[in-house]
Amino acid sequence: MNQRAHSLFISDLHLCDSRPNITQAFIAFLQKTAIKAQALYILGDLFEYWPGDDAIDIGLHQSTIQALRNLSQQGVSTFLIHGNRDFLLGDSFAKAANITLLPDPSLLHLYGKPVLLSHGDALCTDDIAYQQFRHEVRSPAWQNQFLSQALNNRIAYIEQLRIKSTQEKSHKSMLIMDVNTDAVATLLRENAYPPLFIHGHTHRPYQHFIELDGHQCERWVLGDWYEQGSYLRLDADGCQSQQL
Ligand code: LP5
Ligand code: MN
Repeated sequence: MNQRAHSLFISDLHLCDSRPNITQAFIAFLQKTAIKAQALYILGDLFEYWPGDDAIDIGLHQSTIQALRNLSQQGVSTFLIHGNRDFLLGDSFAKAANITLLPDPSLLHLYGKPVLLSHGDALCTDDIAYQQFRHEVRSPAWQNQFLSQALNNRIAYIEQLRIKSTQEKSHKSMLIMDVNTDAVATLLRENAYPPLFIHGHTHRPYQHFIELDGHQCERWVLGDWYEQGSYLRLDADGCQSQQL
């Protein structure tokens, strides 16, 4: 691969202790691949879940933080948009890992083009139960109340919630759990029709070509890292999907 100026995009790694090979693959990706980029953008769900920044001392979190810190020390800027699993990643984590948190969505200008970035869960508007849940847990009042509980209790609650979410998902259709086309169109209009839109969450990697109000947009969906890692590479010629 040529080494012209480029940025990389990943999401949905779901790092956790039960899949140490994925953590190893991520750290190797940072050391061998991301190191050659100008910037790395993590578009949510870096962790299987994040119970609050007081979980920073846990072993997996420490090794991830150290690897991200090493990357930034080598001159690669790293940015992170929250996912539905790790929206409680806060300023303490960002400072420790030397990364910059970006709002969801974020409109950037990269290699001469507007590029829109998001995790993607907010676009799954047909999933009414999830959107209600999302609205509640993203409120500052709910988060303050949740974070005031002991770390052990928060982790236990999240484990229960994972069971509930898995049960509920088994009754939802694939269509309901995908992004809603109208929600995508509204977002693209609100952001002045960016030619590139990159997001994750659905774990359905694909390059969608959209024509909207006479504008062309590529919607790139990132893949997850459950079995094998994948990433997008963007340079002045456009986007390319890459497998590890
Ligand atoms: O993550 P994924 O892709 O498997 O599923 C999501 C939606 N589910 C979630 C829940 C998370 O997976 C749970 C872990 C997040 C930890 C966050 C840490 C912060 C603390 C939060 C603690 C409350 O996001 C799933 C979507 C799917 O994406 C596709 O888009 O369908 O949504 C759900 O399944 C949510 C349910 O439909 C509604 C849940 C109602 C829960 C009510 C409270 C139950 C409390 C049980 C505990 C005692
Ligand atoms: Mn997600």
